[in-house]
Amino acid sequence: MRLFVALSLPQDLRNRLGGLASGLPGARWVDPDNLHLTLRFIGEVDGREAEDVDAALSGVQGKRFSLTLSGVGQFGDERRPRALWVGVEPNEALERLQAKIETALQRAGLAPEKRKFKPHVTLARLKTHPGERLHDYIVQRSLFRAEPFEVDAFTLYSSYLANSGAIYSPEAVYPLGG
Ligand code: 3AM
Repeated sequence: MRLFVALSLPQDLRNRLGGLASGLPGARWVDPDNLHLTLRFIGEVDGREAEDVDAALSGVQGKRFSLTLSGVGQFGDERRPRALWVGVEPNEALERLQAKIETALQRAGLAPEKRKFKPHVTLARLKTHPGERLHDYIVQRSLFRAEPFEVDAFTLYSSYLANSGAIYSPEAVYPLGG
């Protein structure tokens, strides 16, 4: 199975983000049900490795915290933009949690993640360059700021690629303390 660790987002926040999903021809918008904030991509594992991952994540102790999504940006360069995302206001608690998860997964035998953690919620994938409208889209939404929400758990998701697109299923939820 293909796994990743992420924060799930409250329904009202996902609805709000769903409101950003228009005005850009050629964008493949993420289904609001699938919107999440990835903490660590794990990839393909067998049943035994999945158990080790679950045990490692169960041992992560963290405190709940508040998080605010704000700003809109792109991954990829000017010539080849790949994805559109909503950003996160600087958040030390989020960075700490992500670092704990990374450490726990490495102890469980996973290879270290080489890419720097850039917290974001992917809104759309761009298969073709949307042209000048991409710049306008980002500028017009640059002041986007959602209501803060309480992060009281993190989730291990499996990802299954169906004909209709990716299906993400929560496999385990790990609560954070008070
Ligand atoms: O959270 P987002 O949607 O930005 O792009 C994949 C998705 O990111 C990313 O993991 C998240 C859950 O699927 N992903 C997919 N393959 C990856 C890889 N090989 C990857 N991240 C890092 N390395």
